[in-house]
Amino acid sequence: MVFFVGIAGSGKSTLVSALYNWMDEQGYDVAVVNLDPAAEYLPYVPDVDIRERINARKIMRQFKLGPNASIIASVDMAVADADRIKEEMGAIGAPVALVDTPGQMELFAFRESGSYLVKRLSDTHNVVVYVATPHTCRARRVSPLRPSSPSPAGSGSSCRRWWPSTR
Ligand SMILES: Nc1nc2c(ncn2[C@@H]2O[C@H](COP(=O)(O)OP(=O)(O)OP(=O)(O)O)[C@@H](O)[C@H]2O)c(=O)[nH]1
Ligand SMILES: [Mg+2]
Repeated sequence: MVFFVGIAGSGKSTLVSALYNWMDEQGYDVAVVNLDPAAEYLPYVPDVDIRERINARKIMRQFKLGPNASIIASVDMAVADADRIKEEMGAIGAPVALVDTPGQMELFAFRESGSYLVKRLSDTHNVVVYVATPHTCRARRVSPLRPSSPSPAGSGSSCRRWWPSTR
C-alpha cells in the first residue's frame, strides 16, 4: 500500500492519478483508494471510495461544523468503516494500492483516527509518500500576503498560482 500524504493542495490526487495511469500502462495490477471524504472532484476513478459511506459536506450540515472539523469528524467516523474498506480492497485483489488522503495532514500526524486507519488498512509492505511543494521545501520565508514567484528559475519544480500577478 502506498499512502500519499501532504498539506492541502500539494498535489496528492494529481500524483496518485498520474502514477496510477503510468502503472496501468506498464501493465501493473494496481488499485486506487480515495480516503478524502471532502473531495468533490478527483482526477481518477477510485476503486474504493470513502465518500460512498461518508460525505464531509453532509456531515458539515448535519453537525453544523466548519470545513476542517467536518473532515476530522468524517475520518473519525470512517474508523468504524475500516474493516469494510479493507474488505473492498481485498476483493479487488490488486497487489498495489495507491491511497489518496485528505489535505488535513494533522489527521495523520496528530490524531488517533488517522493512524488507526493507516494501520488497519496497511498490508505487509507499506510506503508513505510525503508530497512536498516548492513552498514547503524552500528555506527562505515567503510572505503569505505577497508571495513571490513560486519556483526559482531552473529549479525544475513549479506550482499553480492562485493569486494575481503583482507585476
Ligand atoms: N504546476 C503544477 N501544478 C500541480 C502539480 N501537481 C498538482 N498541481 C495542481 O495543483 C492543484 C492541486 O492539486 P491536487 O492534486 O488537487 O492537490 P491535493 O493535494 O490532492 O489537494 P487536497 O486534496 O485538496 O489537499 C491542481 O490544480 C493541480 O492541477 C504539479 O506538479 N505542478
Ligand atoms: Mg486531493
